[in-house]
Amino acid sequence: QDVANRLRRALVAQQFEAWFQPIIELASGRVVKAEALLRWQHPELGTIAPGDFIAVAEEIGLIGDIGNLVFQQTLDVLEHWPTGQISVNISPRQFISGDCRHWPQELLERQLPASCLAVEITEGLLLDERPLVVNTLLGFHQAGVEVSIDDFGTGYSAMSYLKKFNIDYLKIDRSFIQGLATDNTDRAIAEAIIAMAHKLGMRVIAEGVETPAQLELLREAGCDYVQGYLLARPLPREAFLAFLRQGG
Ligand code: G
Ligand code: G
Ligand code: MN
Ligand code: NA
Repeated sequence: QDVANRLRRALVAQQFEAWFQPIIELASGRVVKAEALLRWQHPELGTIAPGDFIAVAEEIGLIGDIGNLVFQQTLDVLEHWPTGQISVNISPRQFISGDCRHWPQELLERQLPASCLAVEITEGLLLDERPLVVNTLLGFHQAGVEVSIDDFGTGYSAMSYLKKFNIDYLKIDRSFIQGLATDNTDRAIAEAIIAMAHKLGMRVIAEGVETPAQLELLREAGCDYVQGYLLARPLPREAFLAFLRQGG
């Protein structure tokens, strides 16, 4: 049958899981954050990455439910790790549907500090001037939920939005990290993003760090946080909690 029906059945069968990828603070070497990443545990096909089904989930209106499930699983992990912070990806359509605007209230009800949560949005969303979008973003910020720009540098980059919204983190897209040690342009872009972010009072997370050479260059450039296979892969809940207990 078609993908849409399979997704609906997978939701009922509880086959969607949030995995967690550690994010390391360069100054301390400690795991202080993580990113929640959706996975579909298919009984026959194994683990399916979100790139293959998010677009369909959005089209059939299932992204709100799936996103809320990722959020609930994130809350469960935060109850074991209230000193950490987990960032959750929100796709533009999910954001515009308004399904996530109650998240700050839910943190409060679970007695978790709002700063336990960060939301990852893309640059394009910040060009959307509809009241629901603007008010949801302001609501996150006023509650103390932090906001990250994901895939920074690959979107519309109309940087005027940086004046309008309080953005806490820029995540340098992994396409720039890949060539960091071999391509002067990638290196210049990464260094420029870090310098600009710091001047504007934002912090920087480098994504997709895979080699020690990339890590060293990011340290030299003054990057704040790193995430990537060199440090840790996305881990299922139990493996992530075990990783934390071992001191990251
Ligand atoms: O884990 P992977 O590299 O396959 O993720 C691919 C894309 O899916 C990334 O761009 C990521 O932002 C997105 N993604 C991962 N988890 C979620 C989620 O819970 N919700 C939404 N909307 N997107 C997600
Ligand atoms: O678009 P977004 O940044 O949310 O996507 C994050 C995705 O990148 C996740 O699906 C994760 O599995 C993947 N990822 C995380 N670390 C690395 C890495 O070091 N290398 C590569 N190629 N992908 C990574
Ligand atoms: Mn992301
Ligand atoms: Na990204």
